[in-house]
Amino acid sequence: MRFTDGLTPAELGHYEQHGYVKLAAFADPGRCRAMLDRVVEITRAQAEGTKLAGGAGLAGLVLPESNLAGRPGRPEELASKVFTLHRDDIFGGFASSPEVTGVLTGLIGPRIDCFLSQFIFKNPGAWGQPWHQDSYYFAFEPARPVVGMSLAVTRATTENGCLYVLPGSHREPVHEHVPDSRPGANYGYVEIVGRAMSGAEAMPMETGDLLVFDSHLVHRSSDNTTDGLRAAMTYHFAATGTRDLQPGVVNDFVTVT
Ligand SMILES: O=C(O)CCC(=O)C(=O)O
Repeated sequence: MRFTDGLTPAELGHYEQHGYVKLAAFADPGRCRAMLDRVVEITRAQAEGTKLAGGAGLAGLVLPESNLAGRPGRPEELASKVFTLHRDDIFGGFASSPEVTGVLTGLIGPRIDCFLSQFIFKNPGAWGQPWHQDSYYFAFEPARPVVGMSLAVTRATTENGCLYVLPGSHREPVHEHVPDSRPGANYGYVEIVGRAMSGAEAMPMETGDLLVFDSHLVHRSSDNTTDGLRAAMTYHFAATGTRDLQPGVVNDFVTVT
């Protein structure tokens, strides 16, 4: 894993100007593999109703990939997202590692909570998530800063469903979002309407690369048209003491530093 001193001035400048920064080779591929193995274990245990040791793995809430409903497959091959993993040892250990908190301290301040985590299974045939801003989902006081991190657990390409971002859109307010109108779209997917998406940039990533992004950054992911898995682990962070005005089942504030 990389240094613990936080973002370099150039990386911070990129984040401030564009709303995101990609940090190459941030995490060891072995750590990514351990995350994938663990979330597969959690997903299977949930399907079987068995208990696991090693943290709060069973807090993981598995959302199915609606588009793949009815197909045969192992639990992880039919999953879309597994929420609320950051109390589990492997996932929480990454969120509270000095390398991660070093990056976040420069963006949020000295006291930081992780409030949301999701493992993304972009299985073959899975659809992308439409254009959205994460802050649409967060009714917080104060509303900002909120920082997202997406760790490439496998290689992400334009063919297997990588992220796309709209550089500079983090300076915009939260746009109107409407429910994703595709029949078979995943639960909770919404879409920004009434804003042109020209200037979008694809974010291909190698295993272990980390994308750090502002919660107002407009982004989406594409469909996985390959026969391999694209997997990512995402986290969201806010200053300790941030109030959730609409507490639900997935936000779980845990102090990481
Ligand atoms: O990684 C993906 O496919 C989409 C993730 C995303 O946009 C999100 O969770 O907000």
